[in-house]
Amino acid sequence: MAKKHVGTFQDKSVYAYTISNSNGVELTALNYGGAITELNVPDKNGVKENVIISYDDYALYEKNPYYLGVIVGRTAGRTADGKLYIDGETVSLALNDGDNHLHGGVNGLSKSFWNVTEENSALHFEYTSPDGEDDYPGNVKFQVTYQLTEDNQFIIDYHAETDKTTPINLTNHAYFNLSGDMKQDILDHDLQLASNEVYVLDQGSIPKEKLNVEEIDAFNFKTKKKIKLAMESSEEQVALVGGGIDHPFLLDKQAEEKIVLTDDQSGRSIRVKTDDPAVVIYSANQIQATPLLNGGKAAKYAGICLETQEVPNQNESYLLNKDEIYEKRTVFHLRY
Ligand code: FUC
Repeated sequence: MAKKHVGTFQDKSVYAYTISNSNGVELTALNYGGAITELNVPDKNGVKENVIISYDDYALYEKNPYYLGVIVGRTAGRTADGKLYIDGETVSLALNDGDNHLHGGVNGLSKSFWNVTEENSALHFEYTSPDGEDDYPGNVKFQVTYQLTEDNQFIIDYHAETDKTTPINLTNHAYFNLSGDMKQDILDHDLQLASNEVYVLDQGSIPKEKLNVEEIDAFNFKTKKKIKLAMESSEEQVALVGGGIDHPFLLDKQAEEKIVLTDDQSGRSIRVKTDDPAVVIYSANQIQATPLLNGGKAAKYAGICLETQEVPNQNESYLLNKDEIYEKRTVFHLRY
């Protein structure tokens, strides 16, 4: 357990908190956005390296254009025209992605200061979003916990309560790269998804229609497959999102392990369990040479986000009412 002052944003102190387990797995996260900056995991030879991507300069977390490692909400993903409907009334959310609302808006949970409590191998984050923040109704109390277990599970627990009906769809936006310290891109990683259905997107990246993955081979990850096979395909949905994956996959309810990400070279893998019905897989198609990441390198396909969540733009299906509790858990089981 350790706490370090790493900067000042908006006259407030930014701290990096580190927790670990007795195998030496370490997680570091900021009180700003809950941004995970390091997840240090041994490889098959015992060499410990960071398996998520992070900016070289802490100051970049203030704007964080790529949403590296942060808690995303109140609603992850895009809401078309920022519009949703509550009890027959239209709610217009702040637009921060062309005509759409993205990842909770201009402020969002990813750009909020959270109160952090440290406890052995866990960090508890708490933030109360005021009524009207990013144009969402209701004062909402959010609690998120990051926990490392002795058997190398990285567990994220999400909890929210509101005093007015409001949509809630939380995720974490860590980009995994199991090569360690971002030595290579993720094109040679293998991905397996317990998913039979994927949402294709419209020109504005809004989920449009659900297709069986048998109809769209690039997105068929029912058996373990190299990620680059999607990028190499001529599928127009791949081109639409900048040459990669940025799509919601519906997860098989019956499957215990929903997502498996593997890097054979380092011997590392992550096996994911979640209560959420879907995952948005984002292959960092928009990452550019700057800002610098993990020791000075940055490029397209630098990492892969496994954003467990509800399918975006279906706000009316994940409204949280007063006196209800939003509770979700995602487990990333780290192996090496
Ligand atoms: C992902 C994507 C977006 C965006 C952003 C940084 O979740 O869905 O397209 O580029 O994060």
